[in-house]
Amino acid sequence: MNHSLSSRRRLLTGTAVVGVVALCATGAPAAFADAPAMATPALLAPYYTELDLTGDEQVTTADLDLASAALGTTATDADWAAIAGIDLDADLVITVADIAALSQRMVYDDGPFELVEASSLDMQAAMNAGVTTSVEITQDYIDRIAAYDRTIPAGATRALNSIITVNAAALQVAAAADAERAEHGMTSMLLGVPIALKDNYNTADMVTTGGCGCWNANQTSTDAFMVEGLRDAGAVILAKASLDEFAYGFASEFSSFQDPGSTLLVASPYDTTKTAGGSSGGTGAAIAANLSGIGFGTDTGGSIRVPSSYNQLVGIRPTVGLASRDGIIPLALSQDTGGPIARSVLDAAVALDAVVGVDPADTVTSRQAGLVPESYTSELSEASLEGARIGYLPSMVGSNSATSGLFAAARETLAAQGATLVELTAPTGFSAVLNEGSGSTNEFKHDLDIYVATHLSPAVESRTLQQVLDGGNFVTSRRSVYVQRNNVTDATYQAWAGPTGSHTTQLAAGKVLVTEFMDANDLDALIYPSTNTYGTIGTNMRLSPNTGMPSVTLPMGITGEGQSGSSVGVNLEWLGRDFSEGTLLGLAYDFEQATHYRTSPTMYPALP
Ligand SMILES: [Ca+2]
Ligand SMILES: [Ca+2]
Ligand SMILES: [Ca+2]
Repeated sequence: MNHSLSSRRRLLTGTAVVGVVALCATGAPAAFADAPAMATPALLAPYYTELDLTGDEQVTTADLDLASAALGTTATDADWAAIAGIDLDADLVITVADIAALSQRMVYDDGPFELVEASSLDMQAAMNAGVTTSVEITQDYIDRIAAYDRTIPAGATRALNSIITVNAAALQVAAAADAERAEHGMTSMLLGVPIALKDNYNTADMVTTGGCGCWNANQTSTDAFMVEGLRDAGAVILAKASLDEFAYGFASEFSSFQDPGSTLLVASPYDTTKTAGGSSGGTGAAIAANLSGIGFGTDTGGSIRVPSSYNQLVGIRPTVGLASRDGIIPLALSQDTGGPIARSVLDAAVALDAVVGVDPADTVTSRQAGLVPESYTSELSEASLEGARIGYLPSMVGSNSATSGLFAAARETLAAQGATLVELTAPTGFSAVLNEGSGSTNEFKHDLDIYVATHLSPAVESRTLQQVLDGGNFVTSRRSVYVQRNNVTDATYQAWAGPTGSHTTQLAAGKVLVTEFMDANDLDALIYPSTNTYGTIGTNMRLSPNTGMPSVTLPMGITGEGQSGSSVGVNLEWLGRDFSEGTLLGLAYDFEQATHYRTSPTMYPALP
């Protein structure tokens, strides 16, 4: 029906640069002199774009030049209308104070750059100012992985084990990103930003093991669709992150590159005696411990949101249909999604921008046509909560006092930010929605066969679940699970996930029921705690996968102490209507900016 977003973006970047060079070439000082502004808007967050004077939807030195030329202009002058937008102090004259305020909106920061807890915006600002480069940032992350991932640093009792493979080509890609910036400026908010992908996303330059030693040799010939989008945006694919083998559960136990029968577990960087959660636990631990810029996970029944909650991160489980699953090792295609795991809402929004798009190889993505904003960052406003209506069900809060206390405080914060909180009782049929099982049992073998046929490297010997079992190189405690899944017949699969299967029918009914519930109560979002401290809450994780509707999770506060002075916490989750990721991110951003609950783990400080 149409080109993927990524190919559309390639086109725009390729054609529109010339005009912008002319626009920005006039007297641009210092670091921007040979780095004209980008052609396509890289960042549409209103704070950074609303004062644009030159029409490129960003504030650069070109805008400062125009503002400087207008110094002394007053409201009675003929050209006032063109410049009135930057009269931020509303004294009807353009003064140095206005230019100083305008300069704050530039993605440019020549102060010291700190890698630990840096956002993509921090990185872009520092790279634009020439303070650092993508090569330096990438090397720093490689050094941190070497120093921290398979070692036990002071205060810790276990290794994180969050990374399976580091990309040998990462520095080369970073150098190319630096060259792109020197020639064309900041062409994307991901330009030169290092990304860690859960090791079930295909990458043409690293093997994709799915966490299983049985697939150590799976060097695919292509990238997953979502990975193509990241590369098109200029991101540096830094590493493949650990996961629970074949994305099975929340422990993040894997056998990749281990002796047959041996496994590793991913630890939480806040308390290494605890799990980082799963199944995207490696991504969660790596991003929380600042071993990469932004991460990606997959979520079938909680696998993005659980590690996000255990590691004080922002996670997006997109609408099923927003991001293609082609080239991702499946668990259950009725409910599989891929999405970002990040240290901030902004990073999550920036990352999501790069991976959405219609993909003929995953037909469910055709649902998104016309429903995707130009950039999710355009929704990031500190006024998003004003006038919002947010529902919650006391039955989803659980009985943990620390969690329920934070949830009560969150409701107060939301109300103080101008939202209306609506306490609701569950509609008829809601428990059937929450209690519908995961598709993983009945769909795994069927969907894995599709991946094997389309993507698995010919070098891999174990090409069926039976061959995986026979080979003995997997998390052996999973044997009974794999045997059960291998015994699922096609008739069982069809009765479950076929066009009129029970699971297909229930998921569709769940979407209708929860959407109508939100409509009837005029809700912008439904909120609930994602998890307790290192533990799940009832069936909360099932609401998003059992409706196909999107959810965003972000830190809700601190529940206690971890190791070595670290704090542990839990997350607040937001569920919305199909393709309302922008709304959810806007609401979450306002909450984040009002609270700043994320803390950094203490055992992984800046390297000397
Ligand atoms: Ca501009
Ligand atoms: Ca003024
Ligand atoms: Ca606000």
